[in-house]
Amino acid sequence: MTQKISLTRYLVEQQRSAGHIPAQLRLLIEVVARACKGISQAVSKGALGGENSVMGSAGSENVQGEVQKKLDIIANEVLIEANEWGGHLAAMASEEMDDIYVVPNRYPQGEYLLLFDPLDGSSNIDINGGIGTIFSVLKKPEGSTGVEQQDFLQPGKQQVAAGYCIYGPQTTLVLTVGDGVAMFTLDREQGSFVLITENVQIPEDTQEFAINMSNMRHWDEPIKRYIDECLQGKAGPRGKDFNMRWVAAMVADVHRILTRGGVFLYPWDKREPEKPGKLRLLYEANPMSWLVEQAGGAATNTQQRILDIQPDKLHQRVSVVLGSKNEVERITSYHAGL
Ligand code: AFP
Repeated sequence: MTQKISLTRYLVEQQRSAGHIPAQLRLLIEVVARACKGISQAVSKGALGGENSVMGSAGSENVQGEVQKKLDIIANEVLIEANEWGGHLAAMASEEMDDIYVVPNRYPQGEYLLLFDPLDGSSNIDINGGIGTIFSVLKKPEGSTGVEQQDFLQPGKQQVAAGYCIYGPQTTLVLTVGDGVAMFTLDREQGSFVLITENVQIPEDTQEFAINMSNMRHWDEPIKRYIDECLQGKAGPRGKDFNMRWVAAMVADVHRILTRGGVFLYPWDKREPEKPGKLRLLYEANPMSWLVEQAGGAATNTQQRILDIQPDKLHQRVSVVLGSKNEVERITSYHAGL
């Protein structure tokens, strides 16, 4: 029987062989994984809690102006409480919090910054659809005493770790520290994440696209052209038929792309022209883009590589096209008028 390799053993062996994972970063990743186990438990209870059910709205709005679900807040609190005392972090930033959360003085401060969307795909909670936690890790800039919001405004290529945990039929943690992408499924009997695959590779070509088609009338011309050509199928300029998926949870759409290829698009559209897109750069697009690139895919905002974007606001949004390399390059070329 092949030996099960736990997340802990994987990280220790990565540190031993590649020196990629300093002890404090290893601790950070294991603490985040443990928090995701707790979130998975909370998610799996659904409406079982009766009047304490985790389903439904919390009756509040987040900085994005979106109605918060109870689980959004629960997941946020689980991540804060799991990480604040360990001494590995200086501060945290979350989709659910207006400003950064600086580690309280009663705890030692570390050199890492943790960013997260604690529960991505909240609109799927009440329908038992795919949801997940997305996280990104940066290092606090050298020489900065204390920590402030400005320290988080680093391009995605500065990340030292990134990943997500998807709460689906399996609870699976997907991680990169810059040496490829590995996947770990939660073995509930052992209570630990077990390595299921590493060196994930996204096929360079695909016949599957993911976009919210209801926004078609609002898209820019290059996106309309790309999707229209896909829809023309074999008889059209692409010479092949395409399939479409849209889970409305980036974590689930990206997991499918890492698993079997595809291209995901959430482009700028005319509904709110002042916004570059719907998805947030720092804790959604950056971690997902690094994972996709580490698996041989590509990720752009249709003009430039997402990981090169210099952020100027903590919750800034971005247009996202990511996945199978040749499709992303085609879509980007259409935006260049080619
Ligand atoms: P929620 O967390 O508010 O459900 O948003 C999820 C998300 O940010 C991303 O995960 C999805 O890909 C995208 O929004 C879905 O957006 P639409 O509901 O407009 O399709």
